Amino acid sequence: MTTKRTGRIAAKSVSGLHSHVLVLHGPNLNLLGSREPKHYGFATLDDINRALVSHGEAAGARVETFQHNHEGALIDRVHQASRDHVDFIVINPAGYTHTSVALRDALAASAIPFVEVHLSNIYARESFRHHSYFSDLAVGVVSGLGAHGYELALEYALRHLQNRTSHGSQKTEKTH
Ligand code: CA2
Repeated sequence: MTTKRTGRIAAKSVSGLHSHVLVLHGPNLNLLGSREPKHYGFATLDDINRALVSHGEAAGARVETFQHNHEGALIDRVHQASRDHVDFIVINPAGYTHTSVALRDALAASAIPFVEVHLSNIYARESFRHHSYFSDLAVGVVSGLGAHGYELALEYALRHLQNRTSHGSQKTEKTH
């Protein structure tokens, strides 16, 4: 059995399978593009999701997206992500950022690394938005860069997973 280095390294997880990234959107983000462009821009959630999925495809990764307006549904989706061995989560908890111990607990229990994203700069807004129940658990936080923030978070996730791979045994592909 020999091994060979591949030219372009597809984003693979430590399991050797393609990296699996879940993008979670919290309540009201289904309204994006229709109202409050001053805070949230003009892109719709579909625009954002389509761009993330195609970014993932180009990198050889699987990107799934999920939006829900109910806390329990988001929690259930995190539990599902654990069972599915999702490698990384990008999450905009939206209003739950400032209220949800339960969603925080679900992410903590999953032990899946995540980046927290906010379209708006939460620190330039009302003081109740300055506290997040997620930031201390997050690998990092992107806030105030609009839809581009999701792209940056995904880019980080893919590199992070690729680095784990390239420092482990998965960088090489086995040939027989
Ligand atoms: O800036 C962000 O991404 C937020 O997570 C958005 C949340 C807000 O509660 C956070 O403080 C910051 C609100 C999402 C509401 O989205 C809407 C989109 C269009 C129209 C109305 C609401």
